[in-house]
Amino acid sequence: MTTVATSPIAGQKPGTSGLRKKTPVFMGRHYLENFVQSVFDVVGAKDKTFVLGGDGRYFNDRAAQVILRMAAANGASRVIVGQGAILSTPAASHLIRLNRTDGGIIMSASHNPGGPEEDFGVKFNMPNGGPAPEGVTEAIYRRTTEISEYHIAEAQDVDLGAIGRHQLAGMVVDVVDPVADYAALMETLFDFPAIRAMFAGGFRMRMDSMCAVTGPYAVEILENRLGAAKGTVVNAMPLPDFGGMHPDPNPTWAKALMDEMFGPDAPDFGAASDGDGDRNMVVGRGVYVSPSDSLAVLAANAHLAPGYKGGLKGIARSMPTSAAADRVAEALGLHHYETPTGWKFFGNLLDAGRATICGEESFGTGSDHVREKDGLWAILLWLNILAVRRESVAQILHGHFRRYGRNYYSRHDFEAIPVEQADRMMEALRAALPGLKGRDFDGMVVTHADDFAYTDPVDGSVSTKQGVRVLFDGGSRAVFRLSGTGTEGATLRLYLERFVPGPDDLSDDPQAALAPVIRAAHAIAAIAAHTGRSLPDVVT
Ligand code: VG1
Ligand code: CO
Repeated sequence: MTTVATSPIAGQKPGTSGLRKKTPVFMGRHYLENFVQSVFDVVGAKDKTFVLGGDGRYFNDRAAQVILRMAAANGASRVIVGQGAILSTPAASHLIRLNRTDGGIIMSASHNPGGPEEDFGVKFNMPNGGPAPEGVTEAIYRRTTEISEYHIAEAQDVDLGAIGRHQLAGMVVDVVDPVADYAALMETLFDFPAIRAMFAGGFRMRMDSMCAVTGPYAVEILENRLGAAKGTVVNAMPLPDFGGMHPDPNPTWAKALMDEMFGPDAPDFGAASDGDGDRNMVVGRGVYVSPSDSLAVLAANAHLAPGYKGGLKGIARSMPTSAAADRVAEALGLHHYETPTGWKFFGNLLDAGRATICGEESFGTGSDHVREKDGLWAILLWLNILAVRRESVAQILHGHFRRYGRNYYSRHDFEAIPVEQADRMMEALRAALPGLKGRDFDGMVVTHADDFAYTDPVDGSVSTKQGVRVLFDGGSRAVFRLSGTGTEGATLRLYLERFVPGPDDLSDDPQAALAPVIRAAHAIAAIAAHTGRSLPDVVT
C-alpha cells in the first residue's frame, strides 16, 4: 500500500449528477485520485463492498483500475465490477441493491461526448442504489478542498475481461456479466411473452444505442430474449468516443432515428438511449413523443405491465417537467410530487413508498425497481403497453390528449454562454421576480413568479435556487435554469409549457403553439441583451 501526498485541486464541485470534467482534467496528476479518496473519506471504505462500472467511454478502463487499487488500499473487502468495467447506470443501481452493497462508483459523463478531448465523469451511488443526495455530495466536495493524501495499492491490473473472482491486494474483485442480472429484473416487470408475440406478428422496431452503453443490453433483451429482428439495435457496440456521436437521445442528436421514423418505410416503434443508459427517447411511426408526455402515458398505462398491475403509489416529476403527469395522478387519485432537477431528489420518495414512477423532461423516466432513471425500462414499458393495447404510438398519444388535455412543451438550450453573462442574466431575473406578478407580456399575464425551492417531504432537507419559474394565466409556464452537467461555459435551459384542455385545435407544431410563451420568456429575461443569443442551439 502506498500513501501519496497530494494537495487540493480546485473546481471539483459536483453538479446535477456527479462530477464531470474534461477528460484531460480527470487524467491530470492526482485529480481522479483526489476525488475518489474524498468519496472514500466521506462514506468510509473499510470492510465495505462496492459496485463499479461505467459507460465505456475513453479512460473508463484505466480509471477502473485506479479506483480498484484505491478501494483495496482503503480497506474495502470486495468490489463487484461489470465485465470490461462496463455497467449502465440503471444496471449499476440494480447490482448495488441486489447484492446489498454499501454503494457504487459509476464512471460516466452520461450524454456528454466522450474521447481524449471530451468529457469524463464519476459519481457515487448510495446503498439504496441512488445518486448521493446533496448533503453527501457537498461533504465530498468539502473533503476535496482539504485533502492531503490518498491511498493506493501497488498492484498489477485486474483482468476485467475475465468473468469470475479475482484478488487484488487482499480485496476480492468479482467480475460479473453486466447484462444478466438486469435482464432478469426486466423479465420480472414486463410481459415478455406478450411482447415476443407482438414481434413474432411482424412488429418492427429500431433501437439506436448511439455507440454507448445500452448496446449489449438492448441486443440481449430485444433481439435475443424478445425476438426482435436481428439488426433492430443499431450502433450497438459501445465505443470509447461513442463513434464521434453525441449520445444524447433527442431529435437533434438522434437525427438518423428521427429521419427513419418519419421516412417512407418507418418501423412501428423507435427508441434511443444516452451514454450511460439511464435516459430514453421514444418515437412512433411519424410521431415524436415528448418526454413529459411519455411520462404521463407510462403512468396512465403502467398497470398493463405485470410489475405494476397493483397500481402506482404516487407519481413524481422534476419541476421543469410538464404537468401532464399531474393530470394522470389526479385522475387516478394519486399523490404527485414536484422535485428539483436531478434524479437524486426522487430517492427518498421511492424509498418511502410514496412514488412508484418518476420522470424528467430531459428524457429520463424510471420506477422503484432501481434508484436511477432507466432508459431500457421505459422502452420495455412502452413495448408492453403497445402489446396489450394493440394500438399505434400515435393512437395512444392522441387518445391520451383527448382524455387529459395536452401540455405543449419544449426545452430551448443556449449552450456555451460565457459564465459571467449567464450568471448576470439569472441575477437580473431573480431581482425582477417580485415585480413580475400581474404584468402583461403581449397578452401573457404573469400570475406567479418565484425561484423554486424544495423541502423534501421525507427528511425535511431544503434545496433552494432550483430554477426561476414564471406562470401565466391559463396554465402556461416558462422556467429558466442553468445546467449543472456541462463542462464548457454555461448552458441556459429555457423550459416552455402551454396547456390546452379538451379537443385540440392547435397545430401539431409545439413551437407554433408555444410562440406566445417563447416571446414572453425572452422579454422577461432579456436573453438576447445579456447573451447576444436570440435562437437556441438545441430544441427538444
Ligand atoms: C441534465 C438534465 C437533468 C438530468 C441530468 C443528468 O441536467 O436536465 O434532468 O437529471 O442532466 O442526466 P442539467 O443540470 O444539465 O440540466 V444524465 O442522463 O446526463 O446523468
Ligand atoms: Co445519462
